[in-house]
Formats: sequence, structure tokens, C-alpha cells
Amino acid sequence: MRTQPLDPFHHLPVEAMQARAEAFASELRRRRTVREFSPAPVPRAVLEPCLLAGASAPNGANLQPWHFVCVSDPAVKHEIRLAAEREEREFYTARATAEWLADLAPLGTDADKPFLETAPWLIAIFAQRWRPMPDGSRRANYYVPESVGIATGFLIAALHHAGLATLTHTPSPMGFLNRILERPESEKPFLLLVVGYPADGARVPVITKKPLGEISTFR
Ligand code: IYR
Repeated sequence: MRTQPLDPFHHLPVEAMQARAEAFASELRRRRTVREFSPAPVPRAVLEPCLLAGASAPNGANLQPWHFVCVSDPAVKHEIRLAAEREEREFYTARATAEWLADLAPLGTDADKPFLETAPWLIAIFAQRWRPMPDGSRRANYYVPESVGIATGFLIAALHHAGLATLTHTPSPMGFLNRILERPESEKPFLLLVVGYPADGARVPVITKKPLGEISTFR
């Protein structure tokens, strides 16, 4: 194993740590999933460092089993919208259980996904299930959903920090993304991130987050 010094690690006084932790938490807690997007463009130069932040995530054996396809081409967004809405209509009218639809009701979602065309960017996140070798064999990747989930979390946090709004969209199944975006069968679509500015006057559902005492136990 080749090593190098861990450098620089910032050792902070406890007061500074707590203040930074609180400031970071309150910034992240301001994030809201937005479903009404402005068509205003967002420069690629803002997205690129956010992708690097996402790709800094801890992951299995450092094989970095992810690929991010960033789409701004209106024709491609249109094709994705049509395919996603086809799956969503099936979901809302047939596939979803009554229990699932009841759980979604407070969010007001439905099969119409105009934001897939309105928002300036769609980021399709693919999980690399295995590594295709030149001889046609497959080499393993490890902890793929965990790795890609952490990277996606970092990416969403980075986009929020940059001043952008996101929507994690999960049409199911998402196989159409491989076809439209020409990704190999070794990659499984993980989710579709809609990125842009909120529309003027955008509204969001009233929701609450669980309190600390409910989400954590110290012993
Ligand atoms: N994929 C559908 C349904 C949906 C499911 C969950 I769980 C949500 O939190 C939100 C939506 C859709 O995107 O409408």
C-alpha cells in the first residue's frame, strides 16, 4: 500500500466545531424538494464542481461505481419526459398500491412531469453494477447502492449549497434512460435529479422533519 500524510486535517476548538456543525445543519435543513422549476439556464460551470463533490463520496474499494449524465438538450429532455410519464401513468393508475397512493397524497404528486422539460438540467445518475472487461468478462463492484446513494447525497447537498433547487425523481422502472442516454447494460439507472432554479412563486407542501429524539438513540 502506498501512503501519504493525512494533510491538512483541521483540528478545531469544540466551540468552533459546534458552531460549524449547527451552521451546516441549518443550511441543509433549508433544502426543499421543488416541483416547479424556472426555465432560467444554469451554467455547466456551476454543475461541474458539484459533480466532483458528489464523486468525492466514500465508496466500495474506491472503484467509484457511478456515472452522471447531465442533460440540457431540449430534444433529449422531451424524450425523457415522454418515457417517464408513460411509466408514471402506469404507476399512478395500476402499479401503485392504495397504501402507497395514500402516503403520496400529502405531496400532491401525479403522473405529469412538466419539470423534466422546464428545468435547465436533468442529471441521470447511473450505478455501475459491474466493470465490463475488454475480453467481455465482468469484474465486481462493491456496495454499489450504498456508494451511489452517498454520492447522490453529496451531490444534492453541493447543488443546494451552490444555490440551486433539486427534485429527486424516481420513475420506475427507469430502463428507458439506458436507451435514451446510450449507457451500457452494466449500468443501472439510480435516479433522475432535476436541477435548476425554483419557478417564481413556487410553493411546496407543508411538512415537518422528525425531531432528534425520534431519529437517534445515544447509549
Ligand atoms: N415515482 C413517482 C411516485 C413517487 C414516489 C415516492 I416514494 C415519492 O416520494 C414521490 C413520488 C413520481 O415521481 O411521481
